[in-house]
Amino acid sequence: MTSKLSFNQGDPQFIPLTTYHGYPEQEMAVRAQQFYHEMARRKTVREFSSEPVPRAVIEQCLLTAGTAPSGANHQPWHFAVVSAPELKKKIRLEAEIEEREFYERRAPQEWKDALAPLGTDSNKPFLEDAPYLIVIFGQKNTIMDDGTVVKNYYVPESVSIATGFLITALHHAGLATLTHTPSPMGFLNQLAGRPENEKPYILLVVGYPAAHCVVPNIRKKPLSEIATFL
Ligand code: IYR
Repeated sequence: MTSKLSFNQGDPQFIPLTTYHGYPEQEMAVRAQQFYHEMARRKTVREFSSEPVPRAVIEQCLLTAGTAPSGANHQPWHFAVVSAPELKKKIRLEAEIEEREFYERRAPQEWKDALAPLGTDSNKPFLEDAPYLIVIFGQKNTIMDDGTVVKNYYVPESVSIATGFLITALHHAGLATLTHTPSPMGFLNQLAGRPENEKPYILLVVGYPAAHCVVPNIRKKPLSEIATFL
C-alpha cells in the first residue's frame, strides 16, 4: 500500500538514526535538573503587554510544535496565527459572549469555586492586548488536493502534544502564554477561515507579560503525588 500523504513514504523505508544525542549519566542528571528549573518558572499569564513580538520567533516556535509525534505521523493540526487588531477584537467580542454565558449561567458553582483561586472572569482584555493569538485546530481528516479524504488518528492526543511543544518553545524563547479555552469556540472556524473538518482546541495567547503582571500564588504537586514507580 502506498500512503496518499506525501510526507509519509508508502512502503517502509528506514534511514539510520543520526539525530540522537546521548549524555553521560552525570550530565544527563544535570540537564534534567536544569530543564526542570527552566520549565518550573513558566507561569500562565493573564496580563499581556502590547509590545510587538518578532514574527520570525513565532514561526520558529511553530516549527518546533510541528516536530511533535502524531498518530500515523499525519500531523493533524493547523495553527491560525492572528495579529490583526480588528480580528483580535472580533475574537474578544465573541469569546466574551461565551464567557459571560459561562460565568453568569452555565458554570456550576463547583466549577466556579475551582476557578476562584485563579481570579478569572468573563473579561478577556488579553485577547486584544497580546500581539499574537494562535488558534490551534485539530483536523479530523486530511482533505487531499484531489478531494480524497484521509482519516486522521488520535487527533486530540496529537494536538495536545504539539501544543505542549509550542508552549515549551515559546517559553524557552522568552515569551509568555495563556491557554485560553472559550467554550463553545466554534466561532473560531468562521473568524479564522478554517474548514469544517477542523476543530479548535485551544486559543493560545502569546506575548510579553505586562509590566506589573501578577500571577496567582499556586503550586505544582510534588513528585510523590504525580507519579508511582511500579
Ligand atoms: N474558559 C473560562 C473558564 C476557565 C476554565 C478553566 I478549567 C480554567 O483553568 C480557566 C478558565 C475562562 O477562560 O475564563
